[in-house]
Amino acid sequence: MKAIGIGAGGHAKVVLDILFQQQYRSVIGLLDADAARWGSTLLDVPILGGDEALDKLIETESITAFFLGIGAVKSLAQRRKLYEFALGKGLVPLDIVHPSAHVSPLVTLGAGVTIMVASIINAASSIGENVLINTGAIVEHDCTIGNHVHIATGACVAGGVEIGDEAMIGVGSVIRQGLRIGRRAVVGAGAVVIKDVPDDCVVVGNPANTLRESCT
Ligand code: JB3
Repeated sequence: MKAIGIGAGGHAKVVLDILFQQQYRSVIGLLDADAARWGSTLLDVPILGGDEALDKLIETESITAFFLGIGAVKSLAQRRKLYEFALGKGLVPLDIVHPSAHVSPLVTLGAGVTIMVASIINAASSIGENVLINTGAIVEHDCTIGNHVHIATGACVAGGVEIGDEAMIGVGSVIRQGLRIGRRAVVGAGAVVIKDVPDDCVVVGNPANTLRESCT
């Protein structure tokens, strides 16, 4: 199955590293919005053009799969948009799961998940589509994680937490058990969340307090 990566920044390096370790040899190239990088390479993988090049590449290179090489630390709307863009072209998302990640066999994974090195997802949790669980993050038992969520490096989500679509859980943050984090909410780096976070709300600090009521 030939694949293309969308985005060629820092996140793409980590995803390519996983694919290389899994001996996946069918990444034809990467697409990036920065025209200055077209014709160059990232970890020896060619950057073939921008997203507008996809139609032609699907035709000429028989590409059938994709992965997102863009991480996004704040708004997840762009990851959703690019994911839906690639699906709309008839491509299938690759599941990227680092071999060192512990994913309980009792976990349900949505399509197009990216699960990075040394992360843990415990029993009876459900992970939505296009979710990014970054390096060393923990999702405890019985969590429900929506679509297009990013749980950043080292974040710790305790048991029974519900996280809405497109929420961003910041690096090193802690979410107490049983809470609900709303859709498109942003939990700041290092925050310690001890009460529910409404949709679209940005919280920071320890204990986490509202910084903004809308993240747009
Ligand atoms: O903290 C960690 C472990 N990872 C971070 C990750 C979650 O988010 C990482 O440190 C970065 O902060 C960020 O990684 P990302 O998204 O790879 O960011 P950056 O290194 O800035 O690269 C983004 C790339 O995407 C750039 O080369 C942009 O030109 C490109 N880009 C932006 N918009 C796009 C688009 N490429 C395509 N194909 N389409 C777009 O719409």
